[in-house]
Formats: sequence, C-alpha cells, structure tokens
Amino acid sequence: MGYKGLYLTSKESFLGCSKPYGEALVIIMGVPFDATSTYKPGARFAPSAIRAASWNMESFSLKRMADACSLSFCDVGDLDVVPGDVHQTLQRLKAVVSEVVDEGKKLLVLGGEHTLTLGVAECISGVGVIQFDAHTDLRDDYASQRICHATVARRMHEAGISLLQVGVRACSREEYEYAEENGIVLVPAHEVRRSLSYAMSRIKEFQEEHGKIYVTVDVDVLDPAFAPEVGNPEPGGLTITELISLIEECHNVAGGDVVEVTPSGGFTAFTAARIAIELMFQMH
Ligand SMILES: [Mn+2]
Repeated sequence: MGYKGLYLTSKESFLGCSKPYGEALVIIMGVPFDATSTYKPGARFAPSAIRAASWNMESFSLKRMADACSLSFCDVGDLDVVPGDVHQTLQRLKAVVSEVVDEGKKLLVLGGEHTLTLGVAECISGVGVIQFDAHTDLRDDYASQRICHATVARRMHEAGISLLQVGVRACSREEYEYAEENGIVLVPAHEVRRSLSYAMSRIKEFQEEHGKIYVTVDVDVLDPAFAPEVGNPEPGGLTITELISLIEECHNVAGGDVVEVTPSGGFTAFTAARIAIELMFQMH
C-alpha cells in the first residue's frame, strides 16, 4: 500500500469496529493538522478526540434502526502530516487520497483544519461540494496566506469545483460579491432557521445538478451552544438536529470530512463523532 505505508501512523479505530482495508467501502483517516489557525488552534488534536468520543457512544441508531458497526468502513489511522507546512501536508494527503480513490473506495476525513478539504475534494473527480460552515471561506488571501482555512472554498472554486454553502453567517462583502458573481449558492443560517425544508430543497437541487457530491462539515456551522470548541466560533448557527436532518438529505456521497474541532475536554468531539457517523451512513 505505497503511500499508506509511508505516511500513516496507526491509532485505535473510530467506533472500535473497523473492518479490514480490503473489505471496506469507506476509509476513515485522521489529519491532525492546524498550521494556519488565526484564532484558536488545536484542531490537530481532534482526530484522536473524535475517536475517543466515538468509543463512548452507541453505534446503534434508533432513528435509522441500523448499527454503524455493521457498515463497511476501515479506519486507517492518521496521515503523517508535516507540522507547520501546509503545502507538504496537502501533497501527502493528495497522494493517499488518490490511492484510496483509485481503489474504488470513499474517504471520510477527520480534521484537522478546514484547509485539508482542498487535498481531498480535488482528488475525487466530478464532485460538487456541499459545505456546511458558518463562514464562506472565499477570501483570496487571509493573514498573508493564500492557502488557509479562510480561503479554502475560494481555492476549490478556482479549481473548477461547484459549491453549495449551507449555514453561512459570517462573510465579508467581498466574499458575498464573489459568491454572487461566480454562481456559488449560499443558504445562510437565518434561511435554514426560517425554513428547513427550503434548505433541503436547495440541497436536493444541487445534487440533481451535480450527481456525486462531497460533504465538508466545518463544525462551526453549529451554534456555539452545540459546538463551543471550534477554531472560529460564530453565534447564530444551526442546531445539531437541523444539521443531521440536512445531512440526511445528502445522497450519493462520494466523500466527506468533519473539520475545525479544537477539543479542550468538552463535548464538541462527541458532536463531531455523531456527525461523522451520520456521514458514514449516507456514504453507504
Ligand atoms: Mn468555518
């Protein structure tokens, strides 16, 4: 397994019920990386915190009448990142993701900072990206960085990837205008709160247009009441129930990630683990 041997370190698996790599449809991988944080660092600690949370959660879902441990997934551990070097880390990430995708498998990445989405989504051909996020991340540069958590959506759009951004409530006028001019669809948080069915219909439309989708969940899409431990908390967000309902509308999911959790002993890692479980169900 070329790159996987070179770049991955082993960790105890998500939910503690990982299947052998060869049999698995979904590959879970942690990316413990947070070099470009501009407010609260610590997302590098999230993959292990999310796994630890998952060991203390029920894998059986009463709502779905299904057990997440019966799903076909393999947790391959963490990417061997290059601390402080976003370019080299993205290169390593792309190498591993390409190999996994070439084998016909789907990726579910546990971040890490949001920048890593660039290294995953670009390797899955023909996907439209549904981005759950408080922020548009459409800046051309931020804090003198062109590749960082605040520019990730802009770089994806420039790479030819279509975007639907759901739960947004923090963007500059320039970012808003860029979205308008470039056909990037925004479903702001206040629209989601006003009408969940409206948000669902936009997700459905986007999927009909793009077929395969990639789902990136920046956990700050949730209101800080539900997810206080994130890199850039922004009041006025979604409830976890709303977010799960929207994730359930995502079908034909070719890949996804859960990013920007900065664990510090609270419950946000549990929330992130729940989101990862729901994404994994949608990938089967
Ligand atoms: Mn964000």
